[in-house]
Amino acid sequence: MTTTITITGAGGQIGYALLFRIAAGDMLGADEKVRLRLLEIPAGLGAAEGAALELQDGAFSLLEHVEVTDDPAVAFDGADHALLVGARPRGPGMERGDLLAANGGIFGPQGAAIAANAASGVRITVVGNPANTNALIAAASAEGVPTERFAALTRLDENRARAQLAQTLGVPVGIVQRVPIWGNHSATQFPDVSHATVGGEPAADALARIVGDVPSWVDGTFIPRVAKRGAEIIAVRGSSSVASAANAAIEHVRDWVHGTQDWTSAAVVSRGEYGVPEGLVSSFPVEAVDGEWRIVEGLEIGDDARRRIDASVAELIEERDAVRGLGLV
Ligand code: NAX
Repeated sequence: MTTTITITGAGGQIGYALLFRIAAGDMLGADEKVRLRLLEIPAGLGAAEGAALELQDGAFSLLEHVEVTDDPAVAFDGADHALLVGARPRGPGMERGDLLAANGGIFGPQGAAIAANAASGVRITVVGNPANTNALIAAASAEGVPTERFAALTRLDENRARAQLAQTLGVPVGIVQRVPIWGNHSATQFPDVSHATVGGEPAADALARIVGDVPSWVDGTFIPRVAKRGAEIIAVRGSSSVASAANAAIEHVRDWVHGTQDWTSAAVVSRGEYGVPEGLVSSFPVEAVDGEWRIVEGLEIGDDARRRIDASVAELIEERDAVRGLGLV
């Protein structure tokens, strides 16, 4: 069987970092043949076509076909997975309302094109920012596609959080688990170490031995470092996160399809879990079971965590109200 994957913004930076890894089988597995459909705007078609030529030259045995188009109906035709990467960045002098409206003009029509053309089991991962609210808009425009098939990427934030914790504890990142991201993929996000485990044991004691006062390390060092990591990458590298973002998107889809070993993070449509208003696309600790994201329920939420989750959710509510005001949801 061949899986059809649509990548929007495929001529951009993250697109370029994604395509070759998908073709190599990193996302769906070494046995799964893939068909790629690359969607771009006219200005990006050349870059996407160039990437398609290079995909050909990669001679990937799993890659059956590549199509480049600027027509969403063609791009989403038969899509089993849609990675919505292309988005409108904030330009000079652009207010938040302008940004949301510009992205509404992208994600609304793409949601409708997914509903009209994609495979019945399509799963949609939104990467382009503002990712949570873009996912909300796309889901609202995709009549007939269950909202639980939409998710926005917060895996990069989680990977950053796990990596920071591993570095602080001096342990391999692979044994650090349960560091979920709550809320919005933005500076208000809440990376939560309170449930973290290291090699299956609670991380709290090890952390206290190393940093002493854990709450002040979390507030003063850990959370700001994770939340501002994107800016740090830009400052050091001179350009935004690309390969790490593509890697996170690949891990997100792989886990969604093949299941998780332990919790991870994804922004999914709330049904009221943890007091997050129903219908918002918010990041939660999740597991993937039978091809579905399931929010990990019943976790104890301390006062500080509650305050931080509420602050990020308040931002999501503002974004939702703004796009509601524009008639986008
Ligand atoms: P680039 O500007 O390199 O690429 C974006 C591409 O999207 C361009 O080629 C552009 O022509 C295309 N595009 C624009 N509108 C389109 C439309 N309507 N249909 C199809 N294609 C369209 O940006 P890149 O570095 O690849 O980043 C892409 C998006 O990912 C940005 O919105 C960025 O903010 C977001 N990110 C999200 C992350 C996350 O964790 N959720 C992390 C990384 C990244 O910041």
